[in-house]
This record gives sequence, C-alpha cells and structure tokens, in this order.
Amino acid sequence: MKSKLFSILFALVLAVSLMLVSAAADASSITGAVTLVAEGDSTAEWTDEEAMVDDHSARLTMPNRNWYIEPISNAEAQIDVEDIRVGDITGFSFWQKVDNVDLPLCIEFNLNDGTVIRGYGLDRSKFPGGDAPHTDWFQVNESDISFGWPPSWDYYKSNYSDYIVESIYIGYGPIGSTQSVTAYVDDFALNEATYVFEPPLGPSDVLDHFTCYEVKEPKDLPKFEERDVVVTDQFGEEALTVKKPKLICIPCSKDGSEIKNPEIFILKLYQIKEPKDSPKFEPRDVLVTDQFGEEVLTVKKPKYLAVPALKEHTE
Ligand SMILES: [Ca+2]
Ligand SMILES: [Ca+2]
Repeated sequence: MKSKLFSILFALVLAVSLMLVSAAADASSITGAVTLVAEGDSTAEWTDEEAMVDDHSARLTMPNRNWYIEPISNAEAQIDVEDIRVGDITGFSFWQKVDNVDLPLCIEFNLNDGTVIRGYGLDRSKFPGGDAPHTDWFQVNESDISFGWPPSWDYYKSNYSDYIVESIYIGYGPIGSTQSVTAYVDDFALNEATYVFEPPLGPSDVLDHFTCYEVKEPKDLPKFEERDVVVTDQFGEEALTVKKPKLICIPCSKDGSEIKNPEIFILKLYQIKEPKDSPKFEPRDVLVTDQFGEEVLTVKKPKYLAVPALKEHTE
C-alpha cells in the first residue's frame, strides 16, 4: 500500500516537473530587439564589466550636469517589443544595478497613439526612510515602480487597456540630473517573453577567418564535370554554371583569434559563369565593414561559388 502511494506520488511529481519543463520551453527568448541610444554627454553601451544574465548588460551613464541649462542628454535602452495590448500585459520586469539610488531609472511605454506611460523608477513608499536599498542587482517589476499620479500600473492597465504598446524604453531620458550616475540594465521580461540584453552578434562572432589556397586538379585524375545550379542570395536568384574548383579556404586563426568551427570543415570555391542566354548581374555598391575598417565596394559579377566541404589529407 505504502509503495503504491509512493509510486503515485512519484508519478505526480514527475508529471508536475515535466509540466514545468514544458512551461519553461514555451517562454520565448527574443534577441536583437534592444538598441542602446545616447544623446548629449550621456553614454549607452554594451559592457561585460557587469551582467546579471549571460555575459553583458547595458551600461547607461549620465555625467554631472545642470539639467535646466545643459542641452538635452539622455541614455536609454530601447526595446522593440512585439506589439501587445496594455490590457493583455500580465507582468513585466527587468534587472537593474544603479550606483546612485537617488537617480532611479525611468521606464516608458510608447503606445500606438503617441501616448507615453512613464514610470519614475522605484516606488519609494515601499522603502522605509525613502531609501531604495538597491545598489546591487535588483529585479524591478511593475509593482515596484512609481508611475507618478495616479501611481500604479493597475490604473494604466485598466484605463489604457485597448491601446497597443509598440516599444518600451528604460533609461534616464526625461529625468535629468545634477549628479553623475551609472546604471546597468539586463534582461527585460514581458509576460512570457524575455528580451535578451546582449550585444548584437558581429561577423567574427559567427564566421571564422579563412586562408584561401589556389587548387588544381591533378592531370592524371578525373576532372570535375561542369553543371548548372540556381543560387539565391540577398542580391536575388540567378542561374549559374559551375565550371571547376579554383580555391579551397581553410578556417584559420588570425593574430591568435579562436577558430569556431571544426578545422576539417572548409570551403571549396568553384569558378562560376553566368550562362550566355540568362540575364546578367547588375553591378551595385555595398558598404562592407570588417576588423580592418569599412569601405564602399562595387559588386561587379558572381565569380566563385563557395561550397561547404570536408578536407582529408591524402598524403
Ligand atoms: Ca545580459
Ligand atoms: Ca514593436
């Protein structure tokens, strides 16, 4: 009897934990929706010196200045949230770490008709003596924030329920300051979605460097037989004839950089040609940025098709 009860309990616990796991999987994690914006003498940038979640947070600084006299200066993280009715918001939160609790972060909800719902940082009525004792990482949620008068999120939720929130800003925009302050902000959660506070990936976060070597098919071995393929990329769709292998490109470390992909996975570059009777590629200018700088380049015509390949040594 006891062991049967135990089995039932065990099954129940297992079922509940499986439900929890699937609930966690339902919550979405959204990257690339956060833009850091600064005006005047403020700064807004990604940093790895502080982080609550993953490696980076947004660092917002405002220097000491007189906000009545100085030109506009603000620093904020702008989150392009998936549009949502105010009335459908069940909760929101974000992480903050502020070195000067006298200067709380603001949060702004930008609505579809131009209305801004503005929260003026932590609701100090919650903290005895008026001090928010949070100079360490602190997860702020809707009930911690003072919305001026009327003071609560619930008021806006019921009175603006049919308006649509298009974006949310967290920062120092409208407050101004006569003291300097540095704030770090990390992941913003809205209902089940988490807007990830990490810098956007750059090309070298995703791709390796490659060294490219000229190749030749040995005389006594069978040759590549040319064939037609259709290639689609950001420039459009094009029929191309693949002629013969000309280069192989092998992942490399440049000045000690880490190689991300297995080194046996390489690129094999085939010389390609636009068939005579097909429309020709129209040259265009593009702006290309890499570790050496940025430059405008004219794209003339397709020249090689790079095909992922496996490289093995034969000698
Ligand atoms: Ca982060
Ligand atoms: Ca939006």
